[in-house]
Amino acid sequence: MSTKTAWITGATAGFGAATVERFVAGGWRVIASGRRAERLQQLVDRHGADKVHATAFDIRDEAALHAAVAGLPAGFTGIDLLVNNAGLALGTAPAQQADLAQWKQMIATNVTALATMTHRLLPGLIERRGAIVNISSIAGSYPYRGGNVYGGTKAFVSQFSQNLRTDLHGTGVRVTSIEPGMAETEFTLVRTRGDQAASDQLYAGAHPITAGDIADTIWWIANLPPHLNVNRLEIMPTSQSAAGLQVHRD
Ligand code: NDP
Ligand code: 8X3
Repeated sequence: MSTKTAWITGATAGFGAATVERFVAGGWRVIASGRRAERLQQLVDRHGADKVHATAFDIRDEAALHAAVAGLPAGFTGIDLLVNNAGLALGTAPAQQADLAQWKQMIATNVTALATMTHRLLPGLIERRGAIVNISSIAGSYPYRGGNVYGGTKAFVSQFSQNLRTDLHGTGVRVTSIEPGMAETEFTLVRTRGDQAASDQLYAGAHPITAGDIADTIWWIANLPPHLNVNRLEIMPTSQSAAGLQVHRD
């Protein structure tokens, strides 16, 4: 069987970094992208340039994205799997106190860049009967205070995934939306602009999802027989469940 290739965005930390490890261990070639070049280089140093191709760019920069695709070396040009993982939440303030610049950054990263990446790689994915795994979130289904635009971007990711399924009907391309709940990565550090205590407090005693859990889930989905498509997969730590509605009284 020929070696398969996955492009994993957001490969410098969290889910993406763990997914690189899982796929390289499973014998795939991986294109690893993110902004932090030194972390990507560590992946190449660890696994070798024949296994990992590192490409550092800001995924919001459309010209850089196209240049990264154009610059893929021989052996990495036939992409079988796109893992649209790069993303972030910024801020926990209610909408009426939120920072508009943070909203725009979340939309540019979680929505516009994910759609651009998908649009760019779709022709090759169709040619190879490949697969797309989009990392959405439970925040796209369940509202919570301060989730405003972040949750909105993830609702886009989930619905875009299902609409892709419809448009790709008959092509053999598989599309999955993974919708994780609380997972311990750098997510909360980023969201709180580096507040380690807030991050530690959120995860303390909760036995959250780990990055390795999601990497194993992506690996399982990618290696299902070609006649099976997981449309959407919601996954939470056992310690987390939905809470109720709220009522304001005068
Ligand atoms: P991390 O912060 O650990 O990782 C986020 C990754 O996204 C990093 O590799 C980062 O790379 C990359 N990224 C962010 N912005 C950009 C950008 N502008 N250009 C390129 N890469 C970018 O968080 P997670 O691993 O938790 O997050 C991965 C995905 O999972 C996100 O889409 C997130 O919304 C989603 N998610 C997370 C959950 C959680 O509780 N942790 C639960 C549900 C979904 P770099 O900074 O080097 O650019
Ligand atoms: C991350 C999960 O619940 O912090 O998408 O929004 S949550």
